[in-house]
Amino acid sequence: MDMWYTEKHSENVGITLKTSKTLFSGESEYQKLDIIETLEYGKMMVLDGLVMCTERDEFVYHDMITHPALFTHPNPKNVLVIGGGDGGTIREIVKHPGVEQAVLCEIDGLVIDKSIELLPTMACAIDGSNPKVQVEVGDGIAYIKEHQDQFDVILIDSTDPIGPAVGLFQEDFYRCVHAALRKDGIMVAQSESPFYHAQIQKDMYANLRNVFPIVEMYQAFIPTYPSGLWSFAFASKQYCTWAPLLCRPSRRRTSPSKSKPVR
Ligand code: AG3
Repeated sequence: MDMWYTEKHSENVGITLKTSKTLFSGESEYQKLDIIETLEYGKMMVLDGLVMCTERDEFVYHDMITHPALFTHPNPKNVLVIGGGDGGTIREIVKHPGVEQAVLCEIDGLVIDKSIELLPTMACAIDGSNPKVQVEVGDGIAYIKEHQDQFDVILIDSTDPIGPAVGLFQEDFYRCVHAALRKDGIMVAQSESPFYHAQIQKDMYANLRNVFPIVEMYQAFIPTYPSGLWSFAFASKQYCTWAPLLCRPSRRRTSPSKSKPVR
C-alpha cells in the first residue's frame, strides 16, 4: 500500500509527498518532530506537521537566507542564527572565509540531535567538527538580550509564527536584534509566503520598519513550502546593495506626467 504525507496549506489545499518510511517520530517539550523518507525529495524534516526542509530543495532556502546578507556586509565576522537547528544555514555561513564565529541558537535540542544523526548533509557544520561554530541550545530571545552590539549579521531561521516561533515575529524581538547587531549590522528573517500569509507579512514588515531604517523583501522558489513562493526580510542599519539599482532614475525622456524630468 502506498504511503503519503500531506501538509495542509489552507482548508482546501496542501502538498502531498509519497513516502517510504518514517525515520524518526517523537515529541520534545516544544514540538512534534518527524523525519520522513520521501521518494521525490529525499529525507524531509517536519515540525508540528509543517515541512521544514527536504534534502532536495533545502539548498534554495539556505542559500537565500544566508548569502545576500553575507555578501552585502563588507566584512561579516560574527554571525548568529536563531532557530535553524537542522544546520543548513550554518553550513552556508561557514563557506564565507572571513567569518570568524558562527553561533547557532536553537531552542530545541532534539532538532539538533536528530539532524546530526539523520540529516548529515545539512548538519555537517554543527556536529562539533567546525571550530568556528558554536551551538547554544536555548531561547533565542534570551540569548540576544545578553549579547548586545556583538554581531555583524543575524539570521532568523524560524518556523511559521505558531508555537515556539511566535515571539520571533514581534517588534520587541526586532528591537533586541537591532541592539545585538553592530552599528552597520544586517538581519535577514524568513518571512513566509506572499500568496498564503499576506497578513502575517503585513504585520511583520510593519514591525521591522518601526525598528530598522532599511527593510526590503526578496523572494525565492522553494517547491515544498506553501505555494512554492517564499520570502525573506532584509533589515539593515546601513547597507543595501540593491538600493542604487532600485533608485536609478527613469530613462523616459518625454514624461506625460507633470513631474519634473529626471536627469
Ligand atoms: N524554516 C522555515 C519553514 C517554514 C515552512 N512553513 C511551512 N511549511 N508551512 C525552515 C528551516 C530550515 N532551516
